Amino acid sequence: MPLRLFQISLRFILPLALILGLFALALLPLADNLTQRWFLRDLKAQSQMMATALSEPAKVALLSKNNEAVRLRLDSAVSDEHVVAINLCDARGRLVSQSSRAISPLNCKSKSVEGLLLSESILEQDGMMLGKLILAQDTTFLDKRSAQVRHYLIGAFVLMFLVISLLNAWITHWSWLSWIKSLKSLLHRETGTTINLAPPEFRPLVGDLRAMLIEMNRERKVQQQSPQAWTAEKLRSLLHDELAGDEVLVVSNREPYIHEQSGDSIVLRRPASGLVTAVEPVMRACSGTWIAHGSGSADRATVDSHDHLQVPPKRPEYTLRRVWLTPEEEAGYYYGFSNEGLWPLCHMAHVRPVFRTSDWQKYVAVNQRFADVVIAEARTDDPVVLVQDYHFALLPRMIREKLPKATIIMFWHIPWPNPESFGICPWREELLQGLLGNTLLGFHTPFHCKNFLETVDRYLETRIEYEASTITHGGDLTQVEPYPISIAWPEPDAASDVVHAKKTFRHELHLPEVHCLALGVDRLDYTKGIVERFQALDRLLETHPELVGKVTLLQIAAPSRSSLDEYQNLEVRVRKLALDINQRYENTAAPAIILRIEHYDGEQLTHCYRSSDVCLVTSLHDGMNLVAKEFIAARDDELGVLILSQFTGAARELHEALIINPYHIEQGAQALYRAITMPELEQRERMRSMRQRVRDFNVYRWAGLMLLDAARLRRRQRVSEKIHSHSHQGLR
Ligand code: ADQ
Repeated sequence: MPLRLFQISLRFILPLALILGLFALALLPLADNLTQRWFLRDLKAQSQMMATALSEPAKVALLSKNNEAVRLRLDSAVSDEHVVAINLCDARGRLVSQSSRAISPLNCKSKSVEGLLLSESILEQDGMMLGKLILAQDTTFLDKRSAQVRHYLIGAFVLMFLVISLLNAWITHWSWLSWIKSLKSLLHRETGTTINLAPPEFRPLVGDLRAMLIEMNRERKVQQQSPQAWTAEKLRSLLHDELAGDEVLVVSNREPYIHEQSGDSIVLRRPASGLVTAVEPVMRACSGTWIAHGSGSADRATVDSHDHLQVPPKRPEYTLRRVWLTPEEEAGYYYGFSNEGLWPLCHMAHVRPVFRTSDWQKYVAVNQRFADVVIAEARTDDPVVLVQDYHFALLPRMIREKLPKATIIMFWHIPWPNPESFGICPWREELLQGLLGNTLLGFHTPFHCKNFLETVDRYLETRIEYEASTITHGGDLTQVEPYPISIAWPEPDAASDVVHAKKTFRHELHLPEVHCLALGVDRLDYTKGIVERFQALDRLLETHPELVGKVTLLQIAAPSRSSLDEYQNLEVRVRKLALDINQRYENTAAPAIILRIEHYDGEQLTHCYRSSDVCLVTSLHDGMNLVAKEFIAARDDELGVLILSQFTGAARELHEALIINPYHIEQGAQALYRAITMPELEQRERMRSMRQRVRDFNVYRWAGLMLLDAARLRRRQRVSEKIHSHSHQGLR
């Protein structure tokens, strides 16, 4: 039974267990009391009967003083299982006769003896009292009986619980299966070309139902595949088991290590890139070759004669192969087509994409250059090639043409728009054909996958299996799947103390020791909603003047694509807005905004994350957003509040963040106020849950699931190649 069903059943079973448990708790003392009363009543009735039977011989004995005869009668009565002793007393309360199993504390005056039920029966003749019979019955068996009744009752409840649970699980499972079956048959009818029998009222729902089925399939697959935590070690052993001896090549535009000339010396720089953050740990785990554009001013000076460099420089784990581009190529392929065309096309941030034929030509040429490098670097005819991002949409098809047996996996790090939006690209068919050279194409979310399938459906002649999420085009099969990207979970830093970090950081920023610090960390990009973030702070200070001088937003923005007009304009706008707000809320204690347009290294960023009270991620559209996850990972004190835009992929995972619509400035201001005033208990609860999620769904899982799927497709391809070659030999 699928895990999900088990969870659904659990939601029923746990309350049922609780109700039955409570019911049993209430019922047990009642049942106990009732059975005791029943048994006592029986004992009393029994003693009554016995007294009646013994009364005649007892009277005779009292009148005749013949004790021997009556003693025999008393002994025979005591042979009954519960009557343990009988005393016959005269009217003066003297013992006349006694059963031979006498009980020492029992005499004619006894009113109660522990463990015995005493019943007196007065013996009379003609209205005159002759004496009395005292019957003693054993009551210790009553406790045993009640224990037995209790056990039977508990057993009955457990049995009832099991039967109801099993019945419920079976009914849930059965209804689930028949529901899925009827949904599938409905969708098949809908996609059938000759007949279309789906009832008309269902047709508008078909797309949603199909997406839901695909999502459910995926969830089940993920739950089956990754029950334990993913680590670098696990990824390495997976690569070893599943892709044994296979060569892994990564292609991306941005390189993980940049060498820059600084005066007479060369400095090493790590780029501010979510892609690099995510792919680097994977490369370290699998020791392959990373092919990327050598963009640093000292990059040429640091490679060998094959343009190779072993990285990380301090402890090499894999090879970096640099590819050189001319300034014209970089302007057309990178700044032009990729960042003025595809970037705004895929992000709905209301910046118009610009498409120029000259840029497109450079894009094609550079993609071809990288394809040639991949082919030259490949030592086998079937390497595993991991292509990163929108700079290389044409690369998969180009590699496929030369290395048809290669397993090509591409991850698209930014959103995929709907078919209408994508349709405005003059080279949409070429881009889609290029992407369908992939064996596996990954996006952050199921929604982006759905958009991609629908775009292909709209613009190319292909066969699409929506439920399996595959596209067949010109004999090639491309699997399209969501793989939410993440970060590597950091090692705990025992030496670092958050309280101390907070103090020193405020000191470094010339802020009061007790001061609320909100943080923004982004590339300086118009999709990140930096302007909207500042406006939300502005609104907060306007509506809560008591916070002026008590709250500061530290915005760290890494310069990015700064040769493009759009980015230059953004920088001017961001600087001006920060200045305006600071002037408006001028305060001697602290400024409203501290703006740092600079690149920070990893350690500095962690220091910022740990020292802040609030982290603001207000992207207008973002594939995932790793800053949100980095902030959470840094907070081992389990404090701090994350404000997260609903338009990020991360919002689909981090439900305990304060989710906002960044376009709604009041909502942003309210979220900020809520974050600033949130009690520590609530912060901890939210943070703990998000930390668990990010720790489990880390970057190794992202890569691992993608590589597992690739290995499965690779096996399938090898089997079909064998069958193909056997059938050819058979024909000959
Ligand atoms: P980006 O748009 O670059 O990534 P994001 O995911 O937030 O966005 O990653 C940014 C990375 O750069 C983070 O690792 C962050 O630490 C770093 N960074 C940001 N500002 C910095 C600064 N001032 N100095 C140094 N480092 C800085 C693209 C997509 C995202 C997707 C990632 C990964 O746009 O949606 O999450 O790829 O797939």
